[in-house]
Amino acid sequence: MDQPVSGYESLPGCPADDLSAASEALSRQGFVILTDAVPADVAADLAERVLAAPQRAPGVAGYEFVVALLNTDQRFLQLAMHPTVLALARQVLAGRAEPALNAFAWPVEDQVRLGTVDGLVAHPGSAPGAWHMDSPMGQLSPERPLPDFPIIVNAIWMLTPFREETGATRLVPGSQTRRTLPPPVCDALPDQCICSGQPGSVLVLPNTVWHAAGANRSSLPRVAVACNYQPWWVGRLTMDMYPIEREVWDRLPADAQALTRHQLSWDTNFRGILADEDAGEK
Ligand SMILES: O=C(O)CCC(=O)C(=O)O
Repeated sequence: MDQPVSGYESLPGCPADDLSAASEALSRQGFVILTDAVPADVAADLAERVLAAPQRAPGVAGYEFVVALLNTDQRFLQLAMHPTVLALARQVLAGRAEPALNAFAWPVEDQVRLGTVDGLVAHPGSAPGAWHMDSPMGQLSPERPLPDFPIIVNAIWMLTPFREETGATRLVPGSQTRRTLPPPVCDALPDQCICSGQPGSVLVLPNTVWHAAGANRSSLPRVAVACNYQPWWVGRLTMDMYPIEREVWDRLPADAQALTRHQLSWDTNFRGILADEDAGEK
């Protein structure tokens, strides 16, 4: 695999079935793009299901979060439970997922948990997203050095073509060592790269990496699904993480139940600015 290129270039990918190459690339670069992680026809089908899912929350102009996808359709589990992505999440969170030697034994199947599984839709004409690090980095004091270890791993699944003109995710290689928040802007940063990829690819990035959605200048929606993973000691980071419903959870396979059991105790009263298309709200 090549070194990542800087400027406005695309980043190299790594075959999704080669865990050791993916693991090496993630350690070296701070993130990795896995290619062909699900077949193109599966990606196309899931993209349609994201676009049809009812619960949405607005982002920047022309951008929507389609929240709590597992409550709508359990087919999204094949993304959230992808073996290479799960293995990489465990690798990144390792050392923070196991209890200390002299601590009580936390069950191994509950050391890494699934947070949100949300759709990310950049509609044609969408504005560029704001540069950020995923929670909780943005909630920590900007006057202190940020932790140098990841607390969240985000897997951004590309379900439609990701290119500069379709609004592909942008990131800054090397930002994971800066221990500062990115500037609060949406515009291009001089050292940004474009995470291009075919439908079925997935970008795996810890929450130490600066990133932002691109602007969609094409005529079709750019559709992604973000799956977040966290160690067992991290709770509900923001109230707009919507929990899995009990009756959905009851029907999940045991390994998916283990990843999501903690969500059953989350308060469901908070609805924020969520709009339910079926209810005709906006
Ligand atoms: O939609 C995108 O390209 C970016 C998504 C993002 O920033 C995130 O999931 O944290």
